[in-house]
Parts: sequence; C-alpha cells; structure tokens
Amino acid sequence: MTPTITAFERSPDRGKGLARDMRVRWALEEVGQPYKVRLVSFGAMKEPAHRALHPFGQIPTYEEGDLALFESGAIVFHIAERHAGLLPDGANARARAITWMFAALNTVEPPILDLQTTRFLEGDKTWYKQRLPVVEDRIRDRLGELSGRLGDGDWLDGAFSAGDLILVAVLLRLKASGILDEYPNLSAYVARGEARPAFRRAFDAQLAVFTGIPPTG
Ligand code: GTB
Repeated sequence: MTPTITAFERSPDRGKGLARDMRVRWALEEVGQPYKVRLVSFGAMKEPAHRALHPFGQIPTYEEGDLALFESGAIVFHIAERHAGLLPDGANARARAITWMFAALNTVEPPILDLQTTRFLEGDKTWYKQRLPVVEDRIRDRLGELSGRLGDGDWLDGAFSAGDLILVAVLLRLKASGILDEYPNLSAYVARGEARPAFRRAFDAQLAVFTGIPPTG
C-alpha cells in the first residue's frame, strides 16, 4: 500500500528542505518506497480532520492503510523498521542506530530550535542581544561533542543509518547560521548526507512544491 504523507502547501522556508516532511521523504526514498503527498494549508492543519491525524495540528503525518502516525522521528523509525536499508541487522548495532535517532531529536535538535525561536520570535526583545550568544554557545557545546565523537568517520556508527538521516536533517537547520562551518568534519558529514541520491530526490520533490515545477529524473 502506498503511504501518504502531509507537507506544507506553502513552506515558509521556500523549498530549502527545512520542514520536517523532508526527513520522511528522505527515509522513503532511501528504502525505495513510493509515496503520495497531501499538501495542507496552515488553516487546514488546525481543522478537526487534520487534528484527527495529528493532535498538535502540524505536519508531517503518515497514513498507510488504517495506520496513521505523526512525529517525524516516529515515522522515520516506522519506515526503517518495515524496510531494509536504514537499520543494521545486528541487534546491538540496531539499538545503537535507534539511540542516535533519539539523540538527534532529544539532545541535538533542542538547542538548534532554541536558536530559531530566539531569532524569529524574540528579535524585538530588549535582552535579545545578550541571549543570542548564550543560545549559540549551547549549540557549540553540543557540536563540539558531536564532532569529537564523529572524528574522521563517514557516518556515526559504521554504515549510514536512520540515526544519520535524522541527525543530518537536524544539522541542516544550522547551515544558514554559519555555526556548522566551525566544525569541518560535521560540515563534511552533512554534505555527505546531502549528496546521497535519495536525499536529492527528496529535496527536489519538496522544492517542486514551492516552484510548481515537477522534479526531473
Ligand atoms: N516534533 C514534531 C515532528 O518532529 O514531527 C514537530 C512537527 C513540526 O514542528 N511541524 C511544523 C509545523 O507543522 C513544520 S516543521 N508547523 C506548523 C504549526 O505548528 O502550526 C518545522 C519547520 C517549519 C518551518 C521551517 N522553515 O521555514 O524553515 C522549518 C521547520
């Protein structure tokens, strides 16, 4: 059965691939699972029909037969469990890859989200100029630790996994800030993720929603 996901009808990032449908699209592309996309407006997201799928009135959601999921991490995990290619076969390696998914979402993403909240919602506050470097330094703390762990490895723990997919998607949100450039091995890690053919296909598909021009190839 072909799953259907939801994505922004008009993404505020104008097709930069920063909204969270991107990680779901990428996972589906990695495992070779075709999918459909239902585009939703900001208004429709808050209507009862969408809230029945997503209690918080957000994207992405995932529907497959009588299964409906929300939360990008849970959706990627579901895809990784149902298909080969995103989780290793060995039980311990699999558990470690899942650990990295949680670490990306629970430990690395929060300070990055904090930066975005600070920039977009608190720019007019009197304390903004004092707060911004504090928030940026919290990100640097995490990236320093992550950079040390990755070292000169291509991926977090052997072959590319769902843990890498989520972490690259999370780190991508930092690209415009320039902070990622301070950690050359992390920049190279993100670039490796972006160079994957499945990433490119997913990126082009979400960009096409913004441009209205269907992806080629
Ligand atoms: N924890 C949930 C998950 O991982 O699925 C969070 C889902 C979420 O935040 N969804 C956002 C949403 O629906 C879109 S991705 N927001 C609408 C609302 O809450 O009303 C977040 C996002 C939005 C915009 C950009 N951007 O423009 O760069 C980047 C990321």
